[in-house]
Amino acid sequence: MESRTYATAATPGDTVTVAGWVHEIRDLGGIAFLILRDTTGKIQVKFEKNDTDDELVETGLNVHRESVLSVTGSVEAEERAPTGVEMVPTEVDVLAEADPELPLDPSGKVEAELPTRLDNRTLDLRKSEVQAIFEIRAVMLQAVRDTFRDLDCTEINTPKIVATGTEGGTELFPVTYFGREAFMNQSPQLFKQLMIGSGLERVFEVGPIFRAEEHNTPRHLNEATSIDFESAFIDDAEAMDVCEAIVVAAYEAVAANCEDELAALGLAETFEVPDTGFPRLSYGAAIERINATGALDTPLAWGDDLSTEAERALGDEVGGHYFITDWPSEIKPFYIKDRDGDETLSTGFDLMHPRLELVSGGQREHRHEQLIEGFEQQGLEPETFEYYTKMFRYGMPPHAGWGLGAERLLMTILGLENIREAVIFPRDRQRLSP
Ligand code: AMO
Repeated sequence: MESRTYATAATPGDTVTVAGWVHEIRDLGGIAFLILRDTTGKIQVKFEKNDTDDELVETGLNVHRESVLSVTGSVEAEERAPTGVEMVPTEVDVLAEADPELPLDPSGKVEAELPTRLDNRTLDLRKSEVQAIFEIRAVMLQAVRDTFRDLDCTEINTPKIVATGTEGGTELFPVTYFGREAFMNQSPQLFKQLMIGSGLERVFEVGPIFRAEEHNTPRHLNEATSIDFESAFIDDAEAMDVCEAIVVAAYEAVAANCEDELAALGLAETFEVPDTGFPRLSYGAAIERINATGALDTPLAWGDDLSTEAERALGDEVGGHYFITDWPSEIKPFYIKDRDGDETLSTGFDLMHPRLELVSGGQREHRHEQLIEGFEQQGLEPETFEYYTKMFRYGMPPHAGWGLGAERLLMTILGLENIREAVIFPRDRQRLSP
């Protein structure tokens, strides 16, 4: 609409047209108030029945809540109005009517369960606190992109229909590709590595990853958004530096740009940007600390992956973000390089938030012969990956990188209880639409 004014921009003295949803109608007899809501907030429209045209009163007050109206009128200062101004209408147009019965109440007075909210995301996202999550998500992703650009990285987009998995064969979604077997991509891992030997050298991608995880938990999705980074001529320690810079930049951008959104989520007073210099703990030290807490029935032994319980115990101890480094080679994927001089230790690392894992990464095996050996050790057929391994024969520099789950990052930034809150239309075991 050409001459539309946002609700919160309506200034006393102006004549404006505001368009939005009917949030509430309060009919007090001689006078009635209609609260109109748009993406910026709300404005009160006053109908003094004796002074207002009957047809206007009829149109404005006989609509159901959540119908879409456009209201033209003069704006006046009014201390008693929720935003300090109100409109006196001269024209009211009903642009779209809403049914009298709604599947959920966008005013939030009646709370809805998460499945109902996800089934009706359009209505759910009319609530300011839900809208705030996705405004913040956009700010977070913008900060991530800007920071990567400042760090000389090129944004790439890689295929999502692929011939091979990379993160373990059990979590693949098969698809039929013109009669051939194909899969939904679990990670851009091999593609981003292939760009290291190209002229780009330093790349990032923000894109979907697909994991056919059986478990239905508050922190797993079957389609997630991965923020991936890969750079030539850096090692695992330098990759961790970049990881920390990206995570802190996301928090800083939210703190700097999302005052209203944080307030809508009740976080204005408590929101904190984490200090840089996240501790870096070796896997060996981590399992010792976990065992020392006595939180686990069976103590961890070398080579065990960390259970949710173990992650929690260590998270409570450390209290903030931290890296776990030097994982046993046997539990890291084939593309992760071993520590020089000790084949049992890898250069793989994870970035942990006290509540969950945010990132996996490491230095990569860039030597062709060792790469092929790694495939064989993990029971994979190097021939299947020839399109990838071949490029390691034509000048592949040393490199490192990582993958960060965007929904997990948002979830931890905002303290959301369920990862499904951090994605508009989540994909999980039960949910394939909307
Ligand atoms: P990994 O499999 O650990 O590593 O994934 C990296 C990060 O992606 C997020 N993530 C998920 N988020 C929600 N639901 C899921 N099912 C899910 N799976 C993963 C997590 C996780 O830490 N190729 C490597 C990365 C690399 O080495 O560069 C990889 O994919 O936040």
